[in-house]
Amino acid sequence: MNKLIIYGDIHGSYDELITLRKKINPQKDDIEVCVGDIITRGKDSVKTLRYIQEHNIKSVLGNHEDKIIRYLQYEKQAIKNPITLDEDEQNIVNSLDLKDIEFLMNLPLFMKFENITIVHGGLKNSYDLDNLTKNQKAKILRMRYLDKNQNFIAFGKEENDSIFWANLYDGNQGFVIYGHQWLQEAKINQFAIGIDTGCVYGNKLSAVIFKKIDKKYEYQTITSISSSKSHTAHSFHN
Ligand SMILES: [Mn+2]
Repeated sequence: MNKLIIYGDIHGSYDELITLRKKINPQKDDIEVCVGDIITRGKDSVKTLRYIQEHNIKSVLGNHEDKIIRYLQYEKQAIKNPITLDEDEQNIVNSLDLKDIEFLMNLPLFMKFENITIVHGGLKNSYDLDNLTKNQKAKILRMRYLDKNQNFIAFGKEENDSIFWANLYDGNQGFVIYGHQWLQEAKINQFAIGIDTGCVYGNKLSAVIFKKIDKKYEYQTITSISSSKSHTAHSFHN
């Protein structure tokens, strides 16, 4: 069959991942990938991280994994750590074993499967994924809105004329599957699908499924599982 199954931000929502995976029923020759933000905010971050490793599920780097990695790298230096962790992040760091850390450190910024490109946040039409600057690498993890000149807008600084990156994306780096910005429903554009449906905020966990036909992945469906958490405020957390 050879399906490509891509999960939205899981954020430690272990129970929902298990239920969603049961519903999808991946086969041996299917590829499963997460859009990043496997950990933090939910109740079972490390359990989820271990499950993903044990079941050979791949992932790109999310901004939340990136923060933990940067914290750990600073810890090795003889300076005061400039990164402050919250209680949840500190608990995660305390529970990570060497294998977990190695897994996190090796998460790629993007993954490509034929015509499909997976990133955590987003990208601009001018980006070349094979030749990114340090600044662009940081932006790919966090991109949401752009201003009218297509400049990156930081979280919380959006204006009325801000444009969501995927609405401007022309497909030159492949059909992009991303997370980071959660929405009630998956966001489907001409050249991109946003698959973070805010499970950890009480909405649902979603996956997009592609089927391989003649060396190309063709869109099949989006499958979701309701969050086991009660419905909370519809704020736009990243
Ligand atoms: Mn997220």
